[in-house]
Amino acid sequence: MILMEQTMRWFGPNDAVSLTDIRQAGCTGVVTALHHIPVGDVWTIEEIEKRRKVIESHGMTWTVIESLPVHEDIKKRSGNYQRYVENYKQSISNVARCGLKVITYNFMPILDWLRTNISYELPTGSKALRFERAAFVVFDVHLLKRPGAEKDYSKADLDSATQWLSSHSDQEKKDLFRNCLLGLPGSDESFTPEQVLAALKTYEGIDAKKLKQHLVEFLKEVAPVAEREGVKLAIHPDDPPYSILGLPRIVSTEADATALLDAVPINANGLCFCTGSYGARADNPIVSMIRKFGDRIHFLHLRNTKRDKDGNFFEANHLEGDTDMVEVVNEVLKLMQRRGRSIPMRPDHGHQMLDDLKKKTYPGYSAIGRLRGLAELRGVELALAQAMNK
Ligand code: DNO
Repeated sequence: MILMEQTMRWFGPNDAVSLTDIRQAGCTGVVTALHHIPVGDVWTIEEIEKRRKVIESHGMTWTVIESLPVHEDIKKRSGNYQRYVENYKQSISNVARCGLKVITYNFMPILDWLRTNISYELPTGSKALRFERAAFVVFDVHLLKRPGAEKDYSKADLDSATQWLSSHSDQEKKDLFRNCLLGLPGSDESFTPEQVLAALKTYEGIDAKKLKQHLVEFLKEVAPVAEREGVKLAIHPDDPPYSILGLPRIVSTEADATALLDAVPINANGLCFCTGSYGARADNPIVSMIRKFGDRIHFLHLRNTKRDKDGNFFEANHLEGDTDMVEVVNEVLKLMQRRGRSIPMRPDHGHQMLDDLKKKTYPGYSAIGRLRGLAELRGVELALAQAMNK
């Protein structure tokens, strides 16, 4: 029986969670990136090899790159984008030379994932990541003061924001502002409001149609290189899966993913199937999407969310929430047997709990919560695999 390859994300030598921790959690693979290389620069063979050796010296393999980030100029097809596309191709080839097989990336303008609360306390005292719609409207309209932001919201949204403002303390407002401006995963730097406002201006005139076109043009250039080199590209969906700050987001739905796979129909052009990001929308049928995208799924992020009617969601325990994780794992098991090969999986995020409540880790990436998620998912997988074998 072919099982998922168990991995965890590691943010590199500065991560409070060590490779030894990841090994002890039961992982055979590590997901990481060369976060110290500026976005757009070539990843040299030397740097990739250095990192690969560190991982292998801990008895694991570097299974997936997450992420090889796409420069903003490529998303906008402006400035130096041609050079950055060439650099991206070179990095793909270098990665292949070093024996790595999967590259995750995303095409979200300016910001990566975003939450309004990074320490949302659950009834048990553990902490989760949460997106609260009213708080986000407060951030956009009242704190960031994005010009014209009000026009993007309904009267009900604006009223909830006013109510949020009057019922939260100054400290809570500061925390909200800071959370929404957190920089890229794996970096300790945050954006300044001025930077975000200036970056937003550079997207004027780029709507969803145009951004989609840019993504397809990018894929037409890089996916054939990946195909030739035996590397899979796995695009991460938008998180949250809809437009924010007036920016287009184009990898949010089943139709979006179908369109981008169809536009460049080669296997190297594939998906990082994140059940948490797609699952934050009620209209994404997670299990049937796995069946449909099948061979084009190159990496799995297993995570669960709990939505409510007001557009808020929080990250639930891996086996709870709105997505039926047992069904997901069942579908993945069937897919892997059909394909005859394993798909790498990582428990995406985890609650901050137990000893980790006292530690400073990257939001969502403390060790114990992820260990819990991984252990539960592995248990489900083994039980289902045994039942299938009978
Ligand atoms: C969040 C992550 C994302 C992901 C990137 C991939 O925890 O899943 O930040 O790494 O979007 O490029």
